[in-house]
Amino acid sequence: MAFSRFAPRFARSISSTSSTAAEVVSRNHPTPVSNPHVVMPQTVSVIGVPMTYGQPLLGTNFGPDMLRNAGLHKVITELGWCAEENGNLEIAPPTVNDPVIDPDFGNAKSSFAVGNSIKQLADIYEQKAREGKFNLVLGGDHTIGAGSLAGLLRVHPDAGIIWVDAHADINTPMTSESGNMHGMPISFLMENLVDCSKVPGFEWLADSPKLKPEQLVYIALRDVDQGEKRILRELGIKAFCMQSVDRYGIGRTMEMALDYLCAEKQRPIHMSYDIDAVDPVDAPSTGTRVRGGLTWREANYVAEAVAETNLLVGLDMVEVNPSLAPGKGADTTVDMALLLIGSALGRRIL
Ligand SMILES: [Mn+2]
Repeated sequence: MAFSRFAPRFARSISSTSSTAAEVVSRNHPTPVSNPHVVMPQTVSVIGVPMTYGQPLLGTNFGPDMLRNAGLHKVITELGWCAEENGNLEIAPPTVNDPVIDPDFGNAKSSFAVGNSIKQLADIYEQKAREGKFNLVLGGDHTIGAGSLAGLLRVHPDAGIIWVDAHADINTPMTSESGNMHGMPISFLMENLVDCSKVPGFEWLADSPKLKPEQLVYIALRDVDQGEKRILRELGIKAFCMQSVDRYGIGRTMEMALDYLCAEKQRPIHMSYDIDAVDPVDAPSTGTRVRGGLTWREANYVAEAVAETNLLVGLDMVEVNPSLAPGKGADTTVDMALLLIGSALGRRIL
């Protein structure tokens, strides 16, 4: 049976089919199922990171407040969690064209601004994880994923990572053709891939705990650069691209992904969810749209399946850029991001 090692959760949902009125009431006002890495009362710590310097477009800085204004805290509390608001982190300004302070490292653009900003995120993520809180990180562009992972690994060095994205985001400053750092965050966290001590703004990451290839799984890839393909192959990183979703369906795909990460041990999981994983039909307002993405249901199912493990300790929701499809497109995208957050926090259809 699927997820047999998560049997307690399934036993609970099966028994609820013959529920009493009291149980129905409690299911309408659910409390989160016990997660061994999140302490009671189970609290979602909301951290806004309005980062734009990892890519060339303005607008990702509006993501965190758009999600809050669309009802984020209501989503969190209606699912039985406490909500703790940390506001938005200050983003360090870039030192554009200052070759002394911000020299180029490979092709990486604005590494000084990106690196120094996400250092703050790493620190607060670490602090909240040590307090046993669930980290909900609102982007901002996907460079912030490096900050989340750095903070996570200080507390849970053996954590599993689910990277849901159209892109692999594992270019190094040397392999990247665009130089946009939102296509690089994972490379800074992988063992032996980038010497962070040489990258302006990222020196603090040099001695940080690093990811082993077997700690990472991708979902929904469909636009991967040549240099990234080589890295994925050489490191043997597990990737379920859209072809896997076509071939096996999203149910079997998620089962394989979660078995890969958690079959041997109940490790904590962090999910980094790039809204561009979703098909542009349902998430048009983002910077690097790629056709052939996850459908509305598949996108939610990914988050639901991860939530069902009861091992999720953190979630990034990134690359929502309301400026790119103002009006209905932005609303559709923000709605989608909010739905995915709810699914990851335990919302169920029944
Ligand atoms: Mn991404």
